[in-house]
Amino acid sequence: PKEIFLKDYKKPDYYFHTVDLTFSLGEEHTIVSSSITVYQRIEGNSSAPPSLVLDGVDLKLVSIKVDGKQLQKEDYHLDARHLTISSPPSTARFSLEIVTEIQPQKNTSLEGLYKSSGNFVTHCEAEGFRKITYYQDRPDIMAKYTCRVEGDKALYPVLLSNGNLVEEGNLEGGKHYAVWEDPHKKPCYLFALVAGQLQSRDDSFVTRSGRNVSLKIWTTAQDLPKTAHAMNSLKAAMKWDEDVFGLEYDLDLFNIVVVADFNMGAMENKSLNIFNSVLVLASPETASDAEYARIQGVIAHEYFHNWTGNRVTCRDWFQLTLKEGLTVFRDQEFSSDMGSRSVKRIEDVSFLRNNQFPEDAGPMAHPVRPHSYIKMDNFYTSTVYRKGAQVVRMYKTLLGSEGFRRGMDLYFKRHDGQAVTCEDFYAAMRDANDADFANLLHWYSQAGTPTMNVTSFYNSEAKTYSLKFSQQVPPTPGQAVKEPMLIPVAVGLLDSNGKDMPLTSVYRDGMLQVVSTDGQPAYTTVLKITKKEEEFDFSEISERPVPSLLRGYSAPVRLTSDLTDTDLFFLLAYDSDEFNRWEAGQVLSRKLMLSLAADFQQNKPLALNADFVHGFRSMLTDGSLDKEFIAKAINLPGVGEITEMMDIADPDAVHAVRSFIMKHLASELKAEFLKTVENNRSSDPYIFNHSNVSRRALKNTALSYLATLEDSQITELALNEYKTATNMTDQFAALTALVQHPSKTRDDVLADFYGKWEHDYLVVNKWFGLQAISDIPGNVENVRKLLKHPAFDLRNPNKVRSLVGGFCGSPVNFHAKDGSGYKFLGEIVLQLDKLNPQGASRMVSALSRWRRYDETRQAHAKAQLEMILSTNGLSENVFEIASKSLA
Ligand code: HT7
Ligand code: ZN
Repeated sequence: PKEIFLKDYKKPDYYFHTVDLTFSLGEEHTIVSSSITVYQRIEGNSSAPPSLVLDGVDLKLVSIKVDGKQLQKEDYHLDARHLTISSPPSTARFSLEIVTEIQPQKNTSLEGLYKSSGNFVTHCEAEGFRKITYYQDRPDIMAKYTCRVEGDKALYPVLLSNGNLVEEGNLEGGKHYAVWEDPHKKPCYLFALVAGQLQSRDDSFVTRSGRNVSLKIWTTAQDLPKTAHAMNSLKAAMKWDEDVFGLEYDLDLFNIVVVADFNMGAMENKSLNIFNSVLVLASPETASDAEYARIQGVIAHEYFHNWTGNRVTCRDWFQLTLKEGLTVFRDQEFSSDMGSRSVKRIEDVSFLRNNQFPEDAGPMAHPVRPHSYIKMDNFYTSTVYRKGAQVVRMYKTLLGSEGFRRGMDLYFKRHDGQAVTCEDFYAAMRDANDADFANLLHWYSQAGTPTMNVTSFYNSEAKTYSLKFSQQVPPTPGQAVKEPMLIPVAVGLLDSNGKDMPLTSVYRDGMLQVVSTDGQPAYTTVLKITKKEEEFDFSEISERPVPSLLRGYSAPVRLTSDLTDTDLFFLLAYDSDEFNRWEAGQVLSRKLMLSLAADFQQNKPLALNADFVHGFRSMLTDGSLDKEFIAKAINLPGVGEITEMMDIADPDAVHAVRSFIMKHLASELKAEFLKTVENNRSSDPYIFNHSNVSRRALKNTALSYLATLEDSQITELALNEYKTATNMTDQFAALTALVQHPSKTRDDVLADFYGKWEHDYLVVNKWFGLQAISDIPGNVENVRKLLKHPAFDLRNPNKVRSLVGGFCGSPVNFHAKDGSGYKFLGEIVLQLDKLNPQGASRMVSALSRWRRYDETRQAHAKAQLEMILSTNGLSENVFEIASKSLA
C-alpha cells in the first residue's frame, strides 16, 4: 500500500466548476451520470496539458465523453483506482460526461452509495465519492452541484439530496424523480443522497436576519416520536451559533436523516446531515441521560460544521483538525452552556486522558495534523478531534473570549468559500489580535503528550513566590527530538483560608508580565511557558500559598508537581476552580491506586488510609456542591488510566485495587450511600435538564458503590430500583448494579431486560454492551455465544461496537493472560475486514498497545497481529494499523 505525505501536496491541475449528477436507482444496479465543467488551473500553458487523473473504486465505466465526444479505449487508461485521460483538450474549459454503474445492494463497506434497511444512503467522507463516480476526490475541488434522483415511487417515495428542491415529478413505469440544487460550492465529501421510505418530524427556525428555515428529521414512522429531543437540540444549536459566533444558517432547508447502518456518529453533508440512529433517537424510556447529552452534542457538532468545515473547508485531509478540532471545541462550548461547564470540562478531559493519551503514547501516535497516512479513514482519531479541540481552546485561553471571537470573524472573512490549512486559521487568530504565539504551531506538528513539571519556592522575606516549570515532549514514532511548545498555564494561588489571593504582578526572567490590564488584581493568571525551563515570580505574596495549577486544564499536558498530599486535600476542599478541585481528588486517587497496585503485585495486604475516606465522605455529603460534580468527584480513575501510568501494564492488579477501594468505601460509607440513593430518588416524569440529570447521576453512582458489597439487602434495593424505574437512566443503572457478580438474579434480570426490549434494537445494543464489558471470569465464552444471538449482526457497526468493542474495553477479559481475548478479536477482525474495512481497523486498534504488557500477554497479542498481517486480501485500513502496531 502507498503512503501519502503532507509534504507532497500539490495544487490540482484542473478545477471543477459545476457538477450535474443523475442517479437512476435500481434493484440490481444504479446508473450514475455526471456532467462536469472542468477548468485548467494554469491557462495558456503552451506545453501539452497535463493528464486528468480521476479517482474511482469498484465502478463499472459505461461511457465517457469530453466536450460531447465519446472517448475510445485508447483515449484513456483505466486501473483499479484511477481513470486517466492522458490528452485532455488544451482549452481553458471543457466538459466531461461520465456514466458509471454501481451496485449499492452489495456494498457492505458503508461508504459510497449503499443500502440501509431498504433505503439508499450515501457516505462520502473521506474518500467515498470515488465509489459513486470517477472524480477528483479531494477536498480542494469545490464545485456547485445539482442532483437528479430517479427511482421507484413505491419503494423510494422520498428522494433527497443537498440544497433546495427545484423540481419533482412522475416518470413512466411507476417511477418518479426529484432535482436538487445546492447554491453553495462544496467538496465532494459533502455530497449526499438519500432515497427511501421515510417520514419527517417538521419544525422551523427563524434566523436572526429573518430567514425562515424549514427543519426536518427523517426516520421510520415508528421512530418519529423519538426525534423530539434531537429537534430541540438542533434549534438550540442554531440559536447558540448566532449568539456566540454570529453565524447564521444559509439555506431555507435543513434535513437530518436517521440510518441504522453507519460507520461513525454522523455526517455533516451540506443541508442533508446523515445520522447514526443512536445519535438521534431518544425517549425517556429507551435512552439514558448520557445518550441525551451525546445527542445534543453531536446534533450541534454536525450543524456547526456548516460554517467550520463546509463554508470553510480543508485544503487536504491532513488538515482534518482544522474542521474537526474546531468543531469539537465549538460543540464542547455549546454543551457547557447547556449544562454545567465544569462537569463538561471534567468529562472532556477524562475522555482525552482515557483515549487520546494512550494513542499519543503508542505506535499510532501522530500529530494533530498528521504527516502521512495510508488510509485516511484511520486518522479520524481522538488526536485529530479531541487534542485538536484542546489546541483551539488554547487560542481562546491565550486571547480571551473577545480576542478569540475577533480571530474567528477574520477567519470567516478571509476564507469563506475556500479550502484552507491550519496555518490559515493560526494566521487569522494572530492577525486579528496582533498576537505573538509562534511556537503554538508546534502543537500541529509534534506528536506525544508533553509532560510538565512544576516546583515552587516561597521567600517569606521578599514576599515572593516562584514557580519553576520544565517541559518535555516525549519521542514518538518518526519523531525522536522535539521542540519546546507554547503551553498556557492558568494559575491561581490559595491563601491559608482557601481563598484566591489577588495577583498583582508576576515576573518572567526578571521581566514584568502583565497580570491584569484594567488595574484590578487577577485571581487567575495565564502564564505562557515557551521554553524547556522557565521561572515565574509572583510579588506581594503575604504567605506561602497553595498553587492551583493548570486551572480548567488550560493545556493538554501531563502535569507533575511538588504538591504534597496535604496540599491536594486542601485544593480538594477549597479550590475556587471546580475543575482543579476534581483534579486534586483524581491525583490523590491515582497515587493511591498505583501504590496499592504495587502492594498487590507483592502480595501485601491492601489498606486504605483514613484521610482518603474522610476526603471522600466530605465530598459525598457536601450539600453546597452540584450533585453531578459530586458524582464525578467520587468516581475513581478507570483501570485503563492507571495501567497507562505503570511501567508494565498490569490490568489484573489495577482491577483488583479499584474493586478493593470501591468496596472498602462502600462498606465504610454504606449509610451515606444509602441516604444518597434515598434522597435522590424521584418518580416525577423524566426531564432532561441539569438538576434532574445531576440528581440521577449522584443516586446511580451511589448505587454502583453499594452494589460492590454483594449483600442481599443491596440486591433487594437494586432490584427494586430496577422494577420501579420510570426511565432508562435509572433502569439501566440498576441493571448494571445487579450484573456485577455471577448469580441467578443476574441471569434473571438480564433475561427480563431483553424480554422487555427485544423490539428496540438500540436498547438491545446496550444489553449486548453491558454483557460484553463484564469482568466476570471467562466472559469471552459468553461473548462468543452472543455473536450467534439472533439480534446480532456483524454487518451493523453499532452492534459490533457494542459487543466486540465493549469486550475490548474489559480490562480483565480482553487482556486475559491466556490470550483468549486477543484470539477472539483476531478472528473477528478477519471476518469483519471482508465486510467493512473501516469497522475492522477500528477493532484491531485495541491490540496496538500490546508492548505495554507483560511478556506473556505480549506474545499472545503479537501472534494475533502477525496472523492478521499474514492474511491474503487484507484491506489497507487493517494493514496500516496492524503493521504500524508491529513496527
Ligand atoms: N465529518 C464526519 C466524519 C465521518 C467519517 C469519516 C470516516 C469514515 C466515516 C465517517 N462518518 C463520519 C463526522 C464528524 O466528525 O463530524
Ligand atoms: Zn465533525
